[in-house]
Amino acid sequence: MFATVNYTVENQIATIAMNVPKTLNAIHLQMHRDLFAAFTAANEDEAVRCVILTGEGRGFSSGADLSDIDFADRIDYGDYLQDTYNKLLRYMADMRKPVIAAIHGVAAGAGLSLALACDFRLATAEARMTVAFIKIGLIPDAGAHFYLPRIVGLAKALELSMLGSVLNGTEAERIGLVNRTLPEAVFHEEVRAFAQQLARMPALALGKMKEIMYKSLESDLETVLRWEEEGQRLMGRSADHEEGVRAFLEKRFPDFRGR
Ligand code: T3D
Repeated sequence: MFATVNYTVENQIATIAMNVPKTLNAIHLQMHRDLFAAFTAANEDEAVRCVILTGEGRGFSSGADLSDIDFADRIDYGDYLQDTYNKLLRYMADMRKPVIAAIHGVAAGAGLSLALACDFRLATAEARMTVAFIKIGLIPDAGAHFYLPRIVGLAKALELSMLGSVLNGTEAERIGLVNRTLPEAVFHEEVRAFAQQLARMPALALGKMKEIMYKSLESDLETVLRWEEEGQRLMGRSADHEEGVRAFLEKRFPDFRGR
């Protein structure tokens, strides 16, 4: 469907797999276009309840495609970010569906930034994660300054960014950079099982929760309490709330419809 991204939908789960294995899924202009189109497709498809972002081959993503850089004809990186990563990052932040980064192999530079912008990170113990930018004289981008300190705390965010050190999945789990590590042999099956669990949850509530949780990072208690009042007012009228309560009282599994 896309030149550099495989996009599939199965059992309410959309999988977006970066697909340039030769460079460990280095991100170039075409991949930016394809990623944006794939995320749009997943977001606009009402049947999709959960999204997995991953990479084909032996890596998640090695970050920006360094072979694309032409120092004889330098582009303005600020403008480039605006047109590419930042467009996608804003779109992902506005999505009301849970997004899982499935990280096997390497996630470096902007590849790791994309994973940080997902709601969950699942990795193999052998995965390698590095902020990497400092190794080529750049600052982190694609939202890493926002997400990294919020996920691992300021001290670790500065350490990982300034040293450009490489963490494996186990170390990343220890500092909260990934939610959990999964055995390599069953990685993709376990990621799908996790996604399936999310896909069965009340989608309206997940979307509202995501919206408030992210907005709360830049707000105050009074404002968040008001968002919760408004949000719960909506959830209280939803069919999923009714189904959840009925299922509890009838001692059966709920069948949530996302309404
Ligand atoms: O454009 C802008 O606005 C600037 C923004 C920049 C954002 C960024 O993401 S900066 C950070 C960019 N990424 C990196 O600096 C990482 C570079 N890659 C590496 O350090 C290593 O390749 C890895 C640690 C990721 C993996 O190492 P390893 O030993 O497993 O694999 P390898 O042999 O190094 O890589 C395999 C192939 O992929 C190799 O090609 P070859 O020799 O087989 O033909 C390698 O050149 C290629 N490759 C890996 N990373 C990139 C890449 N090609 C282009 N761009 C890459 N980022």
